[in-house]
Amino acid sequence: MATAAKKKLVQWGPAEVKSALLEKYPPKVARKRAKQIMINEARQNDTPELTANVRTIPGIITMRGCTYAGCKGVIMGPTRDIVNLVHGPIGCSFYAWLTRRNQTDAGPDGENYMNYCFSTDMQEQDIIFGGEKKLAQAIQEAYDLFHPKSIAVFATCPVGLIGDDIHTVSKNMKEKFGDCNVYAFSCEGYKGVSQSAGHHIANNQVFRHLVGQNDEVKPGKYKINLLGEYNIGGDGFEIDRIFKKCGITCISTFSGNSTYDQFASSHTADLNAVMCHRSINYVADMMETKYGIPWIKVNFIGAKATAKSLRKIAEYFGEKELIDRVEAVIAEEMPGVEAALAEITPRTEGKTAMMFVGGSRAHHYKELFDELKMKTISAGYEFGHQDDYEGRQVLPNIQVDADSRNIEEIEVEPDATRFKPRKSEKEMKALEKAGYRFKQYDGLAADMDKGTLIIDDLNQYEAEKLVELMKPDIFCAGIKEKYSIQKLGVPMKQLHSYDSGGPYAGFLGAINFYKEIDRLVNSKVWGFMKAPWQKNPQLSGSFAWE
Ligand code: CFM
Repeated sequence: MATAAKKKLVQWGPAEVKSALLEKYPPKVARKRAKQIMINEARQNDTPELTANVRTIPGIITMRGCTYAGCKGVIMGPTRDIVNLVHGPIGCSFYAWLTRRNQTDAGPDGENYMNYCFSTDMQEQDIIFGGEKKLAQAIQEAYDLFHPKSIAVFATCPVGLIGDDIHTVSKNMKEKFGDCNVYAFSCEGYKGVSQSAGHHIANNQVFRHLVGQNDEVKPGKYKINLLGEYNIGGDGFEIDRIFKKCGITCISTFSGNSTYDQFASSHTADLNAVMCHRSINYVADMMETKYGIPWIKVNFIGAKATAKSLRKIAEYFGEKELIDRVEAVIAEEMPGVEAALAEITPRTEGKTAMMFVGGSRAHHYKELFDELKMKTISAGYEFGHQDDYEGRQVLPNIQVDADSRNIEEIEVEPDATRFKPRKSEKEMKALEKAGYRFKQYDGLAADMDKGTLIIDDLNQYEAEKLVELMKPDIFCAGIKEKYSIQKLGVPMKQLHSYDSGGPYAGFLGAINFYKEIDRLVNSKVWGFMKAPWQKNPQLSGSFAWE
C-alpha cells in the first residue's frame, strides 16, 4: 500500500496534475482557471500564453492582497521619515502596521516613523457626512507633533466610495505648512484586481511628488539607485554592505530603509538597477524618459545572482577600477558561500520546492534553490503580469482591460533642463553589442524547467491539492498558507516575511537561506504530523445535551 502510494506520487505528470486541480470546479470556473495554469515548455521568447493580472473568480479564496496594501504597505511603507497617514477605518491601518518586516535603521537624524500607526480612524458619521475635515485635522496633528519633511495620505475603500477629495486637502495643507510636502494616493483597496494596481498608483505619485525635488549632487563616483528592494528581514542592509565594499554609491533604494531626501535626489544617479520588476518598473521607465537614466534588471537573491548583478553594474560604468574592485569582493565573499554549499548540498540535492509569492520572488528564490541543487517543480505569482511570466517582449501584445485602464498612466516628457543621457548613443550601442541588455526582463517561465507547472493566482484549494498530489519537500508562500500546508505534513517557509529569518539577499544572506532550508527539508518532524481524522478515521461525536 505504502509503496503504491509512493509510486503514484513519483509518477505524476503535469497534465494529470492540471486536470486534477480543475476537476472539482464548475465548467465555467474550470475554463477560466485552465488559462492560468501553464505546463511550462521552457521556450525562450516564445512560451505558451498565460492569463495573468485578471480578477479572481468570486468565491475562490485567493492569496492576493488589495490595492491599498500594494501602495501603502509595499511601496511607501519602508520609507522611514515620511509620515504615512491612512484615511479610513482603523482596521486598514492596524493590519498594515509593522506586519511586512521591512526593516530600517533610525539613521543619523533619528527620524523614524515606521513604528507609529497613523490613521484618521473614520467612524460612521465621517462616512455619512464626509471625512475631509477630519483628514485635515489629522494632517495638522501629525505636523504639530513631528514636523516631518513629508506626509503621505492613503485612501482606503470607503474614502473612494464617499468621494472625499484627499488630493485637494493634501495640497491645501502643503501650502499652509510651507516646509512639509503633503500628497495623497488614491489607492482604495478595490481600485485594481490585486496589490499590483497599488504599486502603479504609488509609482506615479512618488515620481510626481518626490523624485527630482532636490538637485543637489551627492558625492560618489559610481552612483546608482536600487529599485524594488524593500529591506525585508534586512536584505537591504546586506546589499548596502556589498555596495559599500565595492565602492558603489546607492543614492536611493526604492524603498527599503529609504528617506525622503534620498527619493528627492534619486534623479542624480547614473543607473537604475531594478530588483523587483513587478512593483517598480513604472518608475524606472519614467525616470529614463524624464532624466535619461538607463535601467537594468538585477537580482541579489542568490550568491551567483549577486555576483552576476555586481558585474553587470561594473560593466555599465566600464571603469577598470570598479571592475577590479567588484572581482576582488566576489573573490572574498564566495569561499564562504562555497563552503556552506559543500556541506549542505549533499543533504538537499534532488529535493523539490514549490513557490507561490507576490510578483517577483518565485523567480528570484529559484536561484537559491538551484544553488542547493533543488528542483522547483511548481511556481507562480499572486499578481504578476504576463511580462513577469513570459518576459517584457510580450508587453506590446498585452490587452489593456477595463481594470488596468482604471489606473492612471502618466505621460512623461524629457525634462527641459535636467534630461541628460548618461551614455552617448555610441557607448550604449557598444554595450548592447557586447551582449548588455537594457530595459529587459525575461520573466519566470524561461528559467523554469520543461514540464513544470506555472500557476497564476493560486488559491487555497489548489494549493492543498497541489501539495497532496506532488508532495514537495518544501512549500514557500505567505502566512495565509502557512498552517494549512504544514497540516499536510510539508514544511512551509514564508517568503514574504521570511518567518522571523533573513536576510537572504547577497552572499551572507544566501548562506542563511541554505542553512534554514537544510533544517526544514531534513527535519523528520513533518512526517509525524497526522490530523485526528488520519489517525482515527471514525471519530464520533455527540451534542452536549445528549
Ligand atoms: Fe516585489 Fe516584494 Fe514581490 Fe511585491 Fe509583495 Fe514582498 Fe512579495 Mo510579499 S514588492 S512583487 S507586493 S518582491 S510584499 S517585498 S514578498 S508579495 S514577491
